[in-house]
Amino acid sequence: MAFNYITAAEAASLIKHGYNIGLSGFTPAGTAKAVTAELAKIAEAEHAKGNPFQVGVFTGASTGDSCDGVLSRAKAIRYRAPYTTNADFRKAVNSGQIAYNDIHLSQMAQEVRYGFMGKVNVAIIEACELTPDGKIYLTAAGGIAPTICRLADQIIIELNSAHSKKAMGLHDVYEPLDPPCRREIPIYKPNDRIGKPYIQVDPKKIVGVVETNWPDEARSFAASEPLTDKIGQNVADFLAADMKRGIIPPTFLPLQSGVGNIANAVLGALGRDKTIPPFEMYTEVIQNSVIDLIREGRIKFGSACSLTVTNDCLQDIYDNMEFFKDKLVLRPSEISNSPEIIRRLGVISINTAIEADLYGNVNSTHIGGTKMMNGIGGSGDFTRNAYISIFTCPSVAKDGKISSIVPMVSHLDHNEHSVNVIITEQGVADLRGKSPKERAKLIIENCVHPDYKGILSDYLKLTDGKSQTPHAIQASLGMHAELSESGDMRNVNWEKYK
Ligand code: 0RQ
Repeated sequence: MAFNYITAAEAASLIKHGYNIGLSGFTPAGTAKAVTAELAKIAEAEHAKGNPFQVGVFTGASTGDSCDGVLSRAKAIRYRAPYTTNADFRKAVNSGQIAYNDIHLSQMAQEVRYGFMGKVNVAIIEACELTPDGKIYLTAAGGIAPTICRLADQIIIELNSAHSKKAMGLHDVYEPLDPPCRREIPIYKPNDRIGKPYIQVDPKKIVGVVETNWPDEARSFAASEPLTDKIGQNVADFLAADMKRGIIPPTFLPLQSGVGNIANAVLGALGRDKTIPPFEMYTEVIQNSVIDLIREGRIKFGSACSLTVTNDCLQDIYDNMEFFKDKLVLRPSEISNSPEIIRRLGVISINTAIEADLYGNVNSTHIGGTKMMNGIGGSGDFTRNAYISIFTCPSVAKDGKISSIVPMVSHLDHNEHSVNVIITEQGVADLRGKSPKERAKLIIENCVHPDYKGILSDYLKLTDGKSQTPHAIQASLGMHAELSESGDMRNVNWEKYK
């Protein structure tokens, strides 16, 4: 079939007020860019005329500025799910302008299929190749593309020449059936391929093809620094010790690691520790550090949902696809983050906390209990199902005015039943097999910053010290209350709670 080649502005004009749009991509990798940038202009023009113009946005995970950024600034988003990291979106959400549904990334595609979020009117899919019979070859991410392509009334393709056609072999596209017909997802090793390298659609649904040359908008991360290096080293030492005492098998187990500087430092330290054998990743996001370790032979295989790497690094992968093709696979997010597979493979998860409490509950999403930071992302998918679930964070934030360990988390994402280990630059609290009271002791001894050890020990003296999970309920958010009053948790005065 001959496709209708149109401009990004013409494509955007197909999207009407009230529509739900579904986007390819996962993080800024592989996300639609050109059409959403034009859509923001349409929204602004309509608003200037006094007309309403807002859409619902369904994505794999975060996007780049050309999507969440421009659409938020144009006040063009009514509803969005799931995870995002954009600062303008964050401002809009925390000022009540956008309805944000922060769900687990593994659940996004199925919740759209189940009809929880309404109809997908238009899918905007970035591709590196499209065939006349409707085979769509994705670029640097899987996300929810297979599901939204199937469900959408209309599909717009952004055929992006900034991505090499060599991306064509990277993907393993597979969509499970829904209950009561769902079977097991037959992945038994990180490198198993179970689907097709493309999404097959009815070519008649493709209403327009927009040719672009727009590189991904991936961030690069700051160079490592002593604090994150120390956290990374603590994680590597912990895992090496667990292997030595036989908890982790000698072949090691697949790793998941989050995004950011700590994740980079963890991978760097694991790469350097030669007592850990070459290992595999079953993760959602592959960063530059994973690619470096694949080159060095320290990582044998990477299964993920996206290549969230710098553009230089992505080009290097495309240029060396002969080397990488049997070492990388990209999957839809419901497969990369599938609880079933994570548990089967025995994935070791490593994610970052905003704050953790004395009993091992973790807040990954909210500042001060009320303001959204980014979202839960895939951290819940992996933590709940991991062989060993680890959370890392610096022991203090904002120059020491905030302790990352608090008596009670101000928002709960990962609870004490799922969190195995907490690691800061101070040390490691191995919570496995421990009761809440034992955990509190370990966390204070090993993870808390010296400025806060006394403060947290004194908090425990306010409790009965005997209950299953001792708390002084009035004081449990006292450090947060102090932060909002004086700007420094160190000023907390427990006397007023006695
Ligand atoms: O503030 O931005 O003003 O400097 O929070 O903290 O230490 O720079 O760490 O960028 O790795 O983000 C949990 C948010 C950590 C992230 C979170 C302030 C701190 C700083 C950021 P500034 P850092 P990171 C894979 C898995 C959930 C999703 C997930 C995240 C800013 O890792 O979104 O895990 N995770 N996904 O100063 C107030 C505290 C604070 C605090 C830190 N206790 N109170 N502010 N900050 N602790 C990815 C995907 O799922 C796709």
